[in-house]
Amino acid sequence: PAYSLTYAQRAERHSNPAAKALLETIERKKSNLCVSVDVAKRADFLRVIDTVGPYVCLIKTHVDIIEDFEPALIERLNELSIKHDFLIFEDRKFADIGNTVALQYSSGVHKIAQWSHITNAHPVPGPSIIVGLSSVGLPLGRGLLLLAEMSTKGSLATGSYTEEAVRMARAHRDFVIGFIAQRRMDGVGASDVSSDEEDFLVLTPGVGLDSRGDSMGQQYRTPDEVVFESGCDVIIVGRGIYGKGNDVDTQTVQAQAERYRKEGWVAYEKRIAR
Ligand code: BMP
Repeated sequence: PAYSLTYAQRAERHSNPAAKALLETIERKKSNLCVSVDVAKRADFLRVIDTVGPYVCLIKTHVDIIEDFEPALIERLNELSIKHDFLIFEDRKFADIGNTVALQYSSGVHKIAQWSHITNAHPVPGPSIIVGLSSVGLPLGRGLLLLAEMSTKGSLATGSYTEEAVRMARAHRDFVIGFIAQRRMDGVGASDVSSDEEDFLVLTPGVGLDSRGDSMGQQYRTPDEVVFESGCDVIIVGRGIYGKGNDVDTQTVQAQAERYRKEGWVAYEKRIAR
C-alpha cells in the first residue's frame, strides 16, 4: 500500500502535476511540513513565509484574512515560492454549486486558480462541486483536496459523509489528489479499486507539539500520531510555529519550523521502515 512507499516512489505514480510536484518537493527538501500562515497583515504574512520557507514543502494560505491585500502580494508570494522551493495551497474550502465555485475560483479579487497549486472543497454539495472546480483548475494543472474529516471537536464530517467524500474522489482521480483528513482513507467507502492502485494524499491539520487544543474547538495531535500512527502524508501547522503571528521573532519561528520538519520526517522514516 501507498503508505509504505517513499514519497519519491509515489511521485512516479501520480499524473496530476500538482500532486507530482508536491511529492517531489517533499522528497527533495526532506520535509512533509506545510505551514498555515493565518495572519492579517501583508508584512507579517511575507515575513513568516520567508522565515519558514526553507523548512516546508507547502505554504497554506487563507488569502481572505489579509486586510491590506493587493495583487502585488501574489507576486511576492510567487517569488518566495521560487526562492524557497515550495508549493502553494489556498485553503478556500469551496462549498457551493458548480457554477458559483468556478467563478469564486477563477475570479474576484483573489483569482485563486492563477497562483494556488492546490485548493480544497467541502464535499457537501456532491460531485458537481468537483465538476465546477475542475473546469477551471484542470487546464491549469491544479489539484483539489476534499475535506473528508475535520480536526475540530464535534465535527459532522464522519461516518457515511466521509465515505461518500472518498467515493466522490475516486470518481474524479484526475483532479482530486487527496483529502484533508485525520487518517489514511485506504479502504474507506469500500470499492472495487484495490488500495494498491489508489494513492490519495492525506494532508492533516490540527498538529501541535506543545498544546492539545485551543479554546475554540481545535484539537491537536503530534506529528508522530499523525504521520506514523495514522499514516498521513503532510502535517499542517499554524500557531504551533508562529504563535499569534505579529511581532514575529524570526529565530523562534525558524527554530519551531525546523523542529516540526524534523518530527514529521522522523515519523515518516519510521513508517516506511515498519
Ligand atoms: P492552527 O495550527 O493554528 O490551529 O491552524 C490550523 C489551520 O488548519 C487553520 O488554517 C485552519 O483553517 C485549518 N484547518 C483545521 O485546523 N482543521 C481542519 O479540519 C481543516 C482545516 O483546514
